[in-house]
Amino acid sequence: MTEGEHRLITIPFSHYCEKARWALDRSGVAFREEGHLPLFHYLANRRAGAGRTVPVLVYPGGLIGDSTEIIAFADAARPGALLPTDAAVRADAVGLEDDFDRHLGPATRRWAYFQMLARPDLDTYVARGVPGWQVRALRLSRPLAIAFLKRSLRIDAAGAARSKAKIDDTFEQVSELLRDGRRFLVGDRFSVADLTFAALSAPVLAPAGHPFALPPPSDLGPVAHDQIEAWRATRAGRFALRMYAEERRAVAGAPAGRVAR
Ligand SMILES: N[C@@H](CCC(=O)N[C@@H](CS)C(=O)NCC(=O)O)C(=O)O
Repeated sequence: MTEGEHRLITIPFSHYCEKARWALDRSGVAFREEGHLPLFHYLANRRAGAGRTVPVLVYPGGLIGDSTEIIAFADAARPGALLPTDAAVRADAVGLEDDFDRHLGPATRRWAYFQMLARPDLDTYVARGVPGWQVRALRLSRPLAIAFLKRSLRIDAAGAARSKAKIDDTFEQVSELLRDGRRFLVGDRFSVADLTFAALSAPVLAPAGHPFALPPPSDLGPVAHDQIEAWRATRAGRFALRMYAEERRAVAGAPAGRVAR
């Protein structure tokens, strides 16, 4: 790593990784992304001295292994870009972030994995942005990765149904917040709350503008297709899609953005 370079270890399609990536992009922190397939990311994490999960940001002064802390790091580079400067607004924004991290994130991940795991034909979506040798190894590693994911994330029909209910619940709460016509979840500008809701909803909305395209609903079975369209049509769903259209794309090509992906 050259001096001053920041490296983001990811599973590219992971929504917590997208949360960190979007924050770094938004704050103009240049970084090189190092993507891995699930399981292979352990090797990279271990080499970097990090724990089990991604995203991990490795920077010249140390490393950060949590998306919420990466957001704080990114905001420090451009104060106010993500964390509102007003203390009360900031507390509301961080409170929503925490709630989405705990409830929405695990639910959208479980629901989307449940749709994808039985579909090796969709592997191209998970194989983007990772080394070729890992993709070639996927034929062999897939059963192991699936068994591991199913066990560790309890991915089964009952789990997917519980997750759907949780997603419905969060979407209803967010729709309720937006009912008064506000353009952002808290305050009068884009914040960590909007970013986290949009990024963690991405697995069940497949928004245009996501840097690693997720399977379009038309590629999934009719039940999943109809469910995604239903979530997209809610006030909360339309809001998340707008965040991608207006706030993600606007900064994706900004000169201060990432070095390479
Ligand atoms: N609290 C963490 C959660 C990140 C997380 O759950 N990452 C998943 C990928 S979506 C992961 O690395 N899972 C591997 C494992 O738990 O062993 C954060 O916000 O960064």
